[in-house]
Amino acid sequence: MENTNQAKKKAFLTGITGQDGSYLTDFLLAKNYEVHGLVRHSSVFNRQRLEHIYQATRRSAQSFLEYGTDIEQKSNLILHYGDLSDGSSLARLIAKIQPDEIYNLGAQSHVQISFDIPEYTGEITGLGTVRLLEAIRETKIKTKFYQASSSEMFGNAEETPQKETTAFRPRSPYGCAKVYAYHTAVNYREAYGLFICNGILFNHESPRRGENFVTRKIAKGVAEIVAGKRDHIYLGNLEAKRDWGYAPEYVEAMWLMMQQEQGDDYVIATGETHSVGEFTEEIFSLAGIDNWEKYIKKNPIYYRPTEINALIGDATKAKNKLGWEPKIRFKELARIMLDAELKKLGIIVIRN
Ligand code: NAP
Ligand code: G4F
Repeated sequence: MENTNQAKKKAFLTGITGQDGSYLTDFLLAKNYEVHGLVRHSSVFNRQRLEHIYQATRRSAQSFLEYGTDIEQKSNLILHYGDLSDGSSLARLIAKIQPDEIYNLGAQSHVQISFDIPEYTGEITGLGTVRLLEAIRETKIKTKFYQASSSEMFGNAEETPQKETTAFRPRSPYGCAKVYAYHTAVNYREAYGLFICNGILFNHESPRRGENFVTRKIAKGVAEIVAGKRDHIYLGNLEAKRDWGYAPEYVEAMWLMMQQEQGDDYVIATGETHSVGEFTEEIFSLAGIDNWEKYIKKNPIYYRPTEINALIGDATKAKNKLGWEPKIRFKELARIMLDAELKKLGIIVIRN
C-alpha cells in the first residue's frame, strides 16, 4: 500500500501519448505520482491512449480537447505542449515542473520509416535526448533520467542472446540514433554524475501498439478477416525473429530501474524469440482459421533496406538486481492482442 502522507513524487514523460507513455502514466498515477507529459501539436487528436484517464477523473472535456493541460490542476495528470526538437520548451518545462523523475520515451520510433526520414529520426530520437540532458544540466535540478534505449541497437548482433555487454551493430537510421542517445546518456552519467538509466527494451506489444507495427497490424487484420471486412493482410519479411513481451510489464521495469541507488543499464526481454510468420500463424489459429498462408500477400514495400534477422534478450541482470521477470509469454500476448481487436469489432470471444 502507498504511503499517502509522503510528498507526491513528480514525473515528467516525453512520449506520453505513445504506447509506453500511456501505460507508464497508468502505472505512476496508481502509485500516486503527479504525472506531467509532453505533447506535441498535431492537426488530429493524438491523446486517445490517455482518454480513459480523463474520463475516469471526469475532467473538463473542453480543456482536454482544446489545450490538454489541467488548467485547474484537479487531477494528477498534466499535459504540456512542447517538442523534442525544441530545446527551449524542454528547459522551460523542466525548470517549471521540477520533476523527481524524467522518462524520455518520445521518439520517431518506427524502424522502416526511419529509412525514409533519417535526418528527422536523428533529430528527435538522437538529439532530443541531448536537449533534455542539457536542460537538466543547465537548470541544475536534482532529478533521475530514464532513456528509452532499444534492442534495435544490437542490430546484426555478434552474440546470442544479447545482454548489456553485447556490442551495438545497428542496421537502421533509428538504431543509429538510439545508439547515439544511449552513449550520450552514459557520457552524461559519467561526466556530470547524473542519475541516468538506459532501459534496453526488446520489442513489447499490447492493444495500444501503433497500428503500423507488425503484431498490431496482424491482430487487427485477422480480426477484420473474421468480421468479413477484408480478405488479405499485406506483409513483408515473415522470417525475421523478435523477442516479444507485454508492454505493461515493461513499463514497470522502467520504474524499478529508477528506484535503485545508482543509475545503470538493463536489458528487458522475455528470452524467447519467434518469427513474424509464427506470430501470424498463432493469431490465425486463435481465430480458428486454418491455412493462414492463403490470407497473406507479400508486399515488397514492407521490406527494409537492411533487416535484423533475429533478436533475443537475456534479462538476467534485471532479474537479479530489480527482481523483474516477464509473466506474459508469446501465446498469451497473441491472445490478448487478438481478443482486443475482436472486441473492438463487437465480436464476443469465448475461450476455454
Ligand atoms: P510510440 O508508441 O511510437 O510513441 C512515441 C511517442 O513519441 C509518442 O508519444 C509520440 O507523439 C512521441 N513523439 C514523436 N515525435 C516527437 C517529437 N518530435 N516531440 C515530442 N514527442 C514526440 O513508441 P512506444 O512503443 O511507446 O516506445 C516508447 C519509446 O521506447 C520510444 O522511444 C521507442 O523508440 C522506444 N522503444 C520501444 C520499443 C517497443 O517495442 N515498443 C522497444 C525499445 C525501445 P505522438 O503521439 O504525437 O506521435
Ligand atoms: O513491428 P516492427 O515494425 O518492429 P521493429 O522493427 O522490430 O521495431 C520495434 O521494436 C524495436 C525494438 O527492437 C523498437 F526499438 C522500435 O521502436 C519498434 O518498436 O517489425 C518487426 C518485424 C521486422 O523484422 C519487420 O521487417 O516485422 C517485420 N515485418 C514484416 N512485415 C513488418 C511487416 N513490420 C511492419 N512494421 N509491417 C509489416 O507489414
